[in-house]
Formats: sequence, C-alpha cells, structure tokens
Amino acid sequence: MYAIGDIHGCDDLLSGLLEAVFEETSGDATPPLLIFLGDYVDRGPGSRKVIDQLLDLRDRAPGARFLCGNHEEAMLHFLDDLEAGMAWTGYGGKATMRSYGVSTPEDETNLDAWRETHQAFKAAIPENHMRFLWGLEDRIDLGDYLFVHAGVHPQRPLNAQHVKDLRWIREPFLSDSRRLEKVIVHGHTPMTEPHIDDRRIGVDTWAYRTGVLTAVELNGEARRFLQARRGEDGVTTAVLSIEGD
Ligand SMILES: [Mn+2]
Repeated sequence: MYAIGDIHGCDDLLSGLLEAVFEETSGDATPPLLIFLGDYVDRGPGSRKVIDQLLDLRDRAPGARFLCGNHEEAMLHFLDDLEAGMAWTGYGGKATMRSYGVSTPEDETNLDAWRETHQAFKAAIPENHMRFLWGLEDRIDLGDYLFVHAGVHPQRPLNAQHVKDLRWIREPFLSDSRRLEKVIVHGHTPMTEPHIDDRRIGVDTWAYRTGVLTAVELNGEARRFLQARRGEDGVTTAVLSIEGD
C-alpha cells in the first residue's frame, strides 16, 4: 500500500505520482491500496483539479481512502459559516476559492462582501466534491500502522485520540521519544526530506513550495519512498533511497 502526503493544489505532481504508482503496480493481481493523508486543497493553484483526480480514483484504485486534513476542515468550516472566511484565507483558502472560479473580497473585513463570496463558492462546488469532503476519515488503522493527517498525542492511547490532535498536532508528537503502539504515518508538518524512524513516518515534503510530492510504499516490513518532482521539463518521478533506520 501507498500513503501519499500533502498535495495542496499541486495537481501536476499528483498526476505524475499516480502514473508512477499505476505503472509499477500494473502487473499486480489487484490494484494498489492508496491512502491519502489529507491537505488536498489550499496554497497551490489546482485544488479543484486535485479533488477531481481523487474522485477519478474510485475506478482506477477502488478501496482508496482519504483522510481529512486541517485544510479540508477549514474549507468545510467556511462552507458552514461565512465568518470563517477571513481565517481560511489566512492559510491558503484564496487559492482554493480561485480554483473554483470564485474571488475573495478585496476588503476581507466586509461581511456583506463575504456573504456574496460564500454564496458563489457554495454554488460553484459540485455535489460530488461536497460528498467527497463529507466522507473524509479522521484515522485509518491498518495492521501495524495508524494513518492520520498530523499525528497523535503521545500521552493518550491510540484508541482515545482527539480529532483535533489527529488533524493539527505538531509538538509534543514530533519530538517525543516514547514508542507508540503502532507506527504513525502522517503528513501536515513539512520537511524537505521525508522522516522515518521506529515511531513515525512523515511524508509531507512541502509540495507547493519545493515541487516535490512524496508517497511511502509499505509492504510488510519494507518501506520505500516514491517522489514526483517538478522540474524544467515537467514532472519526473524517482525512488528515494532510505538512509539507516
Ligand atoms: Mn499541509
């Protein structure tokens, strides 16, 4: 199975990565299991296209699963409450609204202008995108792994985690040293290289800034990283070798 890190509107990187995954699994008896770690929208320009691509996977990779990132949470929050618009544009929502053809108020303190934007945005989002957003999961437990967007609180058992931590936590999760009941596979905190140790595997490589989108393939004990990289000649993919555990 493959876990894919934060995409943030980089539809070109997602296409490249998916093509590589489908190519290397084309001889397999069953389609690959894909687990998306959340943060499909915001920051990059192609949020709408990314959701379209993820919806298309229902045919090509049946059984694909999708976690809810803090950015999808913000998008849903705004859809529910227009007063959340200003907070959302503070962390990348403008690009998402633009990808649906909706512009944000020039004066972001003007609630009447937000009312218009809110209506236009709700009208612009296709129903299947809404169903996709409503169907996102908070955690996926599979074998020795727990997949979450951000992480877990190290002082709580894995079966008693708060959704807020699963979607938002950084510390004390990242630097804690206690072994957890399962290996946590997560995105949310960007790094230039993916992180792997015996507690956690972090695969957010800051796609919208670095042009690198990372997936980790988990196959029993074996793990390898697959990356799509945006370069002058378009997107290329490569396997990243893992330095000692
Ligand atoms: Mn993110």
